[in-house]
Amino acid sequence: MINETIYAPSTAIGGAIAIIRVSGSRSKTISKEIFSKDITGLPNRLCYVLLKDGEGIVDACMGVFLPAPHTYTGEDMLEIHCHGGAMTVQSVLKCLSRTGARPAENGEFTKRAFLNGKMDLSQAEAVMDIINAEAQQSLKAALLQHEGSVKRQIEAVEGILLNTLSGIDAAIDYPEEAEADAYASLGESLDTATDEINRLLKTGRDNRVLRIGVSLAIVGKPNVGKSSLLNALLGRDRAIVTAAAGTTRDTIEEKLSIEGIPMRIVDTAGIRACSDEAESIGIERAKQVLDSADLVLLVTDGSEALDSNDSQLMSMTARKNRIIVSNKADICKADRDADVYVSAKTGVGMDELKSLIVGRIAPNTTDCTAITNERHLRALECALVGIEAAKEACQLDCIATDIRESLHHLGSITGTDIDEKVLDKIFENFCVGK
Ligand SMILES: Nc1nc2c(ncn2[C@@H]2O[C@H](COP(=O)(O)OP(=O)(O)OP(=O)(O)O)[C@@H](O)[C@H]2O)c(=O)[nH]1
Ligand SMILES: [Mg+2]
Repeated sequence: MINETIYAPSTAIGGAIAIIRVSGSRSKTISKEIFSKDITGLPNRLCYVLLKDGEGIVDACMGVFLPAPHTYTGEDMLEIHCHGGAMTVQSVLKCLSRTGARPAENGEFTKRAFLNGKMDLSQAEAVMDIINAEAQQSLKAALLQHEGSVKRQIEAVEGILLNTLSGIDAAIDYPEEAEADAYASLGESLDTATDEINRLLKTGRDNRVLRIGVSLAIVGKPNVGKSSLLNALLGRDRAIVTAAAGTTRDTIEEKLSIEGIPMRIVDTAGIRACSDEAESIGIERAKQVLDSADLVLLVTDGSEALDSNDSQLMSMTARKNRIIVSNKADICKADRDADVYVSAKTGVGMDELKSLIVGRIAPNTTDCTAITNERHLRALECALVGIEAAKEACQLDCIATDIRESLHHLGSITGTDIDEKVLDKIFENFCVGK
């Protein structure tokens, strides 16, 4: 219920200071109840206060009363900046529960912000994308969406369809005067809307990397320096490196960002014929990782001649998006066919390798205004079906129905036309306190 007052910690436990937020009509009363002095007369000002319960002082903290409507949720809010220890936070939360407020559900602050018109649904969804962003470009896309980039693009298409719809409605009401005009402009408007939706869908496809990241597999025969390459790309000693062949058994997966693009990189066991059970299982896993990767880094040892193991791996990866990396450039000459010559040991060639990786997975400069949310892309596809149906239909009332269907899907993106259950599902994935 939106008229209930809610509270939740907004910071993770363990820091020096914890921020606990309260939102709802009782925030003012609660402030007066729990603080040693009335700070509601000094709105938007962080004040030093003692927080008390019936038995005494709970904490010495800072508090701020934020009056509606210029707050995150659009409601009266209270922020308590208390000491961050688990005991203190628990005591403050207990104190708040005694006032009759209730703990907030996941994402409830942002849900209220949406329901109170502080942001549209695409902006609300961007809040979690900002929190979850693992690479600079993903963060940039999330920030632009939060600032309204998706909203504006969807509203532009809605504008075209609403215009068309009003022409059709006029034609239905006054056929003699408006029917000819409505038919005349119909085809062009629907084509414009189709083009715009297709453009948005294309931005989603082209910038898939921003949405889900990409997977990189490091493969090669044993001892060529795969784990060393993983460590060099990560900039830390993640995987064990030894001079013995067959060091890496299991796959090692790590997240990293190259030129701001999110990636998952997997180091694998060296692929060769072997009889050791654990190593064989590792090799099987390496092959699976190779199969499912978006991009394969096939590593060879540049200090030795290629052998049948290398050739087998060359043909195994021939049809994959692949970069052939000749490693150990510090002790060899660049005299063989490879896309790039590197030394995982000295760092030579690593920048060139990174540029090649980005070039292979994100050939176009990433467009951060792209539609990056899967739900939005699905809704756009449904909106397109509606427009296609409108183009096929002959009667004005059928055309209007199809356009309304299309508008319904567009409205589900911005939240002007959204089912409550869908809304609950979206905010379920939020964290508590946001
Ligand atoms: N000189 C030189 N040696 C390297 C380089 N990269 C790796 N090595 C050495 O090559 C050996 C094998 O390196 P690893 O990174 O363990 O090779 P790997 O391909 O992961 O090996 P497996 O896990 O056994 O398949 C180690 O002795 C490394 O120090 C390099 O760029 N230059
Ligand atoms: Mg290894």
